[in-house]
Amino acid sequence: MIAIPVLPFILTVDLESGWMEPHTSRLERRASALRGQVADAPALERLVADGDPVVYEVLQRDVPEVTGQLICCTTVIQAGTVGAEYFMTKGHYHADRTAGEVYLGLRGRGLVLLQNEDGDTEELALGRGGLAYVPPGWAHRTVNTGEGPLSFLAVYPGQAGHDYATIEHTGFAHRVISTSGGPVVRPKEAGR
Ligand code: PAN
Ligand code: ZN
Repeated sequence: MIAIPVLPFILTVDLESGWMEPHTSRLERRASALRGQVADAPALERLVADGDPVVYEVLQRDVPEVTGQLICCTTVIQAGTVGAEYFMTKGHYHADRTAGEVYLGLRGRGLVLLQNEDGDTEELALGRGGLAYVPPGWAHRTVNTGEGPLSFLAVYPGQAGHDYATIEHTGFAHRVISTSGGPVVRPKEAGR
């Protein structure tokens, strides 16, 4: 494949809202996109029936999806819960397991859940000014544990691709639950 040359460009990222201009794509994921991923499926179906709200959106400046390019995008996750489980992204491995990623927290508070195919798991607290490093080969999901939107900037290799199916099949090992004492990370089996 011959890569289309990309000229240098500047993007403006609103450090509060996470809004990026000029973006070339905008992806919205609604509650229904989390089917099969949450502990409380009936609570999710109630939310879907009640208007299927947007849980998060991704604004991206597209570049050719090839080695050497860097994809820049921002994600904004709304505050909320499905049952007791905080709003979160679907999560994925990169199809190219050699591709890592960095997230820079802009606004709000959250956790990045990570796990690899050896069964290792990690969680990273993400807040304004925090840079979360996602090594190659680690699935990653972001959870908004705050009371307002969580926004962050992501930069990752052009050829990375997204493999949602593998982690959808195994599920993340942990869930992040809202309790009276604040957010708690629980093993998936105990979260039901
Ligand atoms: C991020 C994510 C974004 C949405 O840009 O794609 O936060 O999460 P899902 O892709 O899991 O729905 C990223 O990690 N890109 O590689
Ligand atoms: Zn990623």
